[in-house]
Amino acid sequence: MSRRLVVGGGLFLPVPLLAALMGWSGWQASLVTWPFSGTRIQVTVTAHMWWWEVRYRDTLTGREAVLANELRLPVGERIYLALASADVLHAFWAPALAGKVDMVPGRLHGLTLRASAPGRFRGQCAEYCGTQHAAMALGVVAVAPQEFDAWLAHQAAPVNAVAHRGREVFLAARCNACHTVRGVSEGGALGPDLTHIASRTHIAAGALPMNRAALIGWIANPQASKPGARMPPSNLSPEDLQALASWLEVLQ
Ligand code: HEC
Ligand SMILES: [Cu+2]
Repeated sequence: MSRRLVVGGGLFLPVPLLAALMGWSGWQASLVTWPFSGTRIQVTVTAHMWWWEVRYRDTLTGREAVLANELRLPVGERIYLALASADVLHAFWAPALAGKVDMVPGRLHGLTLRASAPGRFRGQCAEYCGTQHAAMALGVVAVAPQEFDAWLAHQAAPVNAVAHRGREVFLAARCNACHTVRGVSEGGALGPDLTHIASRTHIAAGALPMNRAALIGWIANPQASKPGARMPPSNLSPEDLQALASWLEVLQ
């Protein structure tokens, strides 16, 4: 009797039960971390010291867009994120939506997200990555699907290359060595894509609000608001700074 209990309760019961649990948890884990995904919208989020590059691909329309420090999601839709790092170890963490996932140099980690209601959430780097680790925020915005599609179409479009003194300053000061403004100058990839910078609420990964005064202060001396930031100070005249900031402000 006691032998039957030991063999039954100790062997025949737990083995299939544990196997089933293992299979189930493996399947659940693969759903959120599967590296190739059938979702319509695929986003690559690349962590840099100390900002986020966010690259969208709509697999239906072929639209692509690059932005920074902001992640937009259509409510109710599963979105695949490929998480990467350009330098050191970082971690993606948007507590309202998902748990932490490491971002490892040379590797891609996958995460599938679904926002169930519209709203604004805060994301943050969750792995100490140097002096400005704390100033590495990612704004997450969940919006209605139609609004999302219009937003992505807009983000995918280059800017109208209208004549503007600030545009001349941008090129003359070689800001384009590090920054891309699609429609004006491409190839700069050491800093955030500035094509639609004025459509974002913050600059410098949440360190400053997006407005003219903040832009001027930042461009004159990024080190004052974010010591260690990988952008050098500029020695532009007040007029050039004004022109530059007023041009960036119209890049909606
Ligand atoms: C050596 C590369 C480099 C150069 C040159 C450079 N930047 Fe930057 N820039 C960066 C980096 C890196 C960041 C991100 C800093 C951070 O958030 O930690 C940045 C951030 C910015 C931002 C905030 C963008 C955002 O969405 O957060 C603006 C605006 C900006 N730079 C404008 C300029 C302008 C204008 C010039 C030319 C006067 C310039 N930069 C020159 C590297 C550079
Ligand atoms: Cu960090």
